[in-house]
Amino acid sequence: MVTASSNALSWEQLLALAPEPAERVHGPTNAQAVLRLFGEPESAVRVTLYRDHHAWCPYCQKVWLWLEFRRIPYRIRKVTMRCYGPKEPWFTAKVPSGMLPALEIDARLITESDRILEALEQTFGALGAGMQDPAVRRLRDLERRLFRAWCLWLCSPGLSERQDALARDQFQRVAMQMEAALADGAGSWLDPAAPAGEIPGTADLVFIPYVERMNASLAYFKGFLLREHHPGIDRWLTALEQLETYRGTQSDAHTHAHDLPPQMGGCWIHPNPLQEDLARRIDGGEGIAGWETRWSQDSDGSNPSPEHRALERVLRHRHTLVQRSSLGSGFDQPLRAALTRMLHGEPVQPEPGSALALRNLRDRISVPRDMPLLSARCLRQALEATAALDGPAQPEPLPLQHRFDQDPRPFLA
Ligand SMILES: N[C@@H](CCC(=O)N[C@@H](CS)C(=O)NCC(=O)O)C(=O)O
Repeated sequence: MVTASSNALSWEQLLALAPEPAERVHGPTNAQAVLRLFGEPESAVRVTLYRDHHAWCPYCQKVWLWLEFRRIPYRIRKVTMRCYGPKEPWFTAKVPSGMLPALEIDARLITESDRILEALEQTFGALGAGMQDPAVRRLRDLERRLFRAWCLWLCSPGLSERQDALARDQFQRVAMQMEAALADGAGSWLDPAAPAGEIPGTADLVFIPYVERMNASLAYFKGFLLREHHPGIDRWLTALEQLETYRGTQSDAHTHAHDLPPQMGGCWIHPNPLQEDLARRIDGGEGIAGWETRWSQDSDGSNPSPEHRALERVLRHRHTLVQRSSLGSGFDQPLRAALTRMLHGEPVQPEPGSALALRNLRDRISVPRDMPLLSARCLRQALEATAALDGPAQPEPLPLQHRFDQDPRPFLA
């Protein structure tokens, strides 16, 4: 039964249900922090990381993961990547190429993610075997080979059926080498000297950003389930997903499927029934069923729930979200209707003509910039289910050459 539109919770009621924001400075890894201390005083900070507002840049994720797993106090300054909006002049004055990541240790500027990791190791000691360890060097080469095989398959336009199959075989051959390396690694990890306990080493961190992007993009564009075809990689990702530190940096299939094309100069679809089904699910907010993440908050039992974390994140920006919607203040009730549905599980009728605006927001939730993966899934599904009560209107497809629709500036005030 559809509840009358007046039954959407008020902002006051929603605010009363929202949890406290997560503790950003000393608490779990999160994309919103601008200072990370891990229990130390601010005077301990020697490092500044320059990384993207979207928390999406894969090379930044590698360095970000290193600082978080190694628990080195650091400051974060966020910069816009060109495909989302104009680059901040203060950053190009410092790094003329505008490339991210960049990092300062005691005010010494370093660019290039591998050089950054080497400098961090020299200053603070390695995480597992060092970057120059012969086994890690071999693994780093393997990562680049996997990256190139993925690019060839995903980013070559106009592949014939046969060429697509060849590119897939080539990719799978290298993916099997990664599985073999995992079988030789320390416990769950690739790094032969991963620190004792459940923490991955630098060699693992080098693989994480692009394997995460491969898993998402190959499902969306090719209908290929990386984790199903490569159980060794699935086990490795599953081990990572048990770690709060990794989850704090983890993006999702929707974000990757729509952020990769402008970054990679195009990602090409190989149409087949599974590809169409997966793309539809990902766009609708369902994700890749069990193949996107093995982690579910239900089994963890932790608080707040993904729905409540999504609520807290939306409330923070609710004025801007309503103001920037094509409906202006007319988006107030539909947004509350979707949030009410997300929390209570009951459909709430949005005001007529709101489907487009609700789906526009569904398409623009960025993970982990805005909220964690499971929260985004709940919110996208609630936005979609609420939009469906109004009608089938779909927004324009997301742009492929840029994502200026994701310009962070309106949300920075
Ligand atoms: N080789 C560099 C590559 C870094 C890189 O490609 N960064 C991209 C983002 S993923 C960038 O900053 N591009 C400029 C921009 O998008 O504004 C490294 O390892 O640090």
